[in-house]
Amino acid sequence: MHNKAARLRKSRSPKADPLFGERLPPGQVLTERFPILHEGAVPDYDLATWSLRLFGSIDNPVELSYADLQALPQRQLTCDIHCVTRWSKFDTRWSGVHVQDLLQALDIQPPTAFVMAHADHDYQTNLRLEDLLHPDSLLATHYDGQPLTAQHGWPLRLVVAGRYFWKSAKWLRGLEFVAEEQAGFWERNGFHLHADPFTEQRFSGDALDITEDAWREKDFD
Ligand SMILES: Nc1nc2c(c(=O)[nH]1)N[C@H]1C(S)=C(S)[C@@H](COP(=O)(O)O)O[C@H]1N2
Ligand SMILES: [Mo]
Repeated sequence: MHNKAARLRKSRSPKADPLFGERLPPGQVLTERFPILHEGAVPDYDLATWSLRLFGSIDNPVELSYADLQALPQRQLTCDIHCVTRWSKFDTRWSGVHVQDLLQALDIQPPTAFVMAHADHDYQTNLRLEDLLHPDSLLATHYDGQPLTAQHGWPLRLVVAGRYFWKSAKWLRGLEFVAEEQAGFWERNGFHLHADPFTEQRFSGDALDITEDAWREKDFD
């Protein structure tokens, strides 16, 4: 069992910073840097064989190549990101494919309200379809005008609007349309199913006194 949730619960919440008003969620600290956080090793791929699968409760499962994604409309997104370990970063710039465009191009109308995102290595996170379809969510291939770095999820990662950043799976390999909400990796390991930073949905259960600054000791770009 992971002890990350238990450690985070014990740390104290920083004071709200009035400088950032409503924009910085409670208990978060702003950073200019870009921390790198994940479980396991950074995967490497051959783009020629890499694929993204759409499956689950849809009539025809599909496997998309990287070229398939490049052929779709390329969208830009600027958004704030909030990690449950308490760092937030404003105005991150992404580009890539919007799930709505992808579903439309494939003529898929998902019959379910939930999606399980599948990523390497053996990482999953549960999402509501409406969050994935939010205008500020993206299947991102680029960050700040450059292809994603391997550590930040190359070749494809999710950016999910309005959720703690663990929902933004790096090294995304599949979207599974599911009728019932099931917990993903962190959601099975003490973290909240829905992960709204503004209401501090950090942990499963009810304790809200958290935080650590472990991310300060991690890698940054
Ligand atoms: N595949 C995968 N995606 C992942 C993770 C992971 O362990 N594996 N960690 C998540 C967590 S906890 C965070 S905070 C963000 C960090 O993204 P970054 O390293 O680009 O800052 O990735 C998320 N996506
Ligand atoms: Mo995280």
